[in-house]
Amino acid sequence: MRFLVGVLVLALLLVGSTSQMSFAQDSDNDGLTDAQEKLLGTDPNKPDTDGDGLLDGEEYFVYFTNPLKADTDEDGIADKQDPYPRWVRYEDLNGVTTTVDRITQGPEGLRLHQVVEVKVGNVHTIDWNSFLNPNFTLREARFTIKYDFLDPNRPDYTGDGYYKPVDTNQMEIVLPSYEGIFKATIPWPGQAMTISDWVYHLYGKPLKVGQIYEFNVFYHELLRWGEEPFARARAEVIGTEKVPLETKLGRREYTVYVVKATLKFATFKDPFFRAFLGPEPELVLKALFTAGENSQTQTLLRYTTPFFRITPTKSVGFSDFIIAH
Ligand SMILES: [Ca+2]
Ligand SMILES: [Ca+2]
Ligand SMILES: [Ca+2]
Ligand SMILES: [Ca+2]
Repeated sequence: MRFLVGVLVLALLLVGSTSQMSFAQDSDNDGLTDAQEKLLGTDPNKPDTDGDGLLDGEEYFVYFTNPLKADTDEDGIADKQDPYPRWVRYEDLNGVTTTVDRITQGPEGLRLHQVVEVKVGNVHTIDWNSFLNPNFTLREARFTIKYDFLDPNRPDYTGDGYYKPVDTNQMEIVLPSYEGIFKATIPWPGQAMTISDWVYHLYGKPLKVGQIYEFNVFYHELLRWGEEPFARARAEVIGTEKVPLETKLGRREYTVYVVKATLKFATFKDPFFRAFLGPEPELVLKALFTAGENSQTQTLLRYTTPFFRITPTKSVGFSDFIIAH
């Protein structure tokens, strides 16, 4: 009897170790185990399920692209050839989702295709196409802003806006807003970009500790309220960190570059803004990028930024944006 129990225990141990072995097995040698492939829906016997030239494991862990889709961001360029192959989707704490669905290289520079959705309260959609030159100067951006008011007493509203250079120093701006069209021609400094776009401009840049980038940030909402809309930004790669990332395959740790940007605004006139942000606000933004040698493998994982939501009643908030993949 004791012998039989011993044999049974041995048999159980053998079964256990055999199943553990098959659990860790990577039949097609693509960096994903057969069990992980089952979870993700990729083919455990095909190293490159979608045939785009990138291995299933590389796509999932390094490129953050879809191993089941040859052209993850649907811009007509397959993942392996695409310098900006992913969608970047981020959610703030107020239910606002922003998707940069495509980042492409246009003849004038980096081109962002952004969609902003607010899912809480009034639905406010901005479909924004920014056309930016390689030196970060915002040129000829065109966008549509749509307010779908859930409040039956307010009419829905859709308006087109744009940025159009008048000459090298001035920009004509048309902004659709709750109150109607806001139009102004303002002095335009070089190397200006919108407050939410600066992080994308670090894609493909040599990120190494100590590297500094300086540029101007334009925040259009401040213009509507009669404040100086430009801030001087200084972004510095201040170090590396290890951050955990929750994935379908569990928690995984990534080494990231930490980029800290300090924004120096002009003195605010409005008592509301002064109360919230101080008379001469200096705001700190932080972005985390996975360590990669080019824009395909440098992925923005997270950024913390002041998020101004200035409604007709005025409000200012700060949000931690979490990048969702
Ligand atoms: Ca595999
Ligand atoms: Ca596979
Ligand atoms: Ca692939
Ligand atoms: Ca693509």
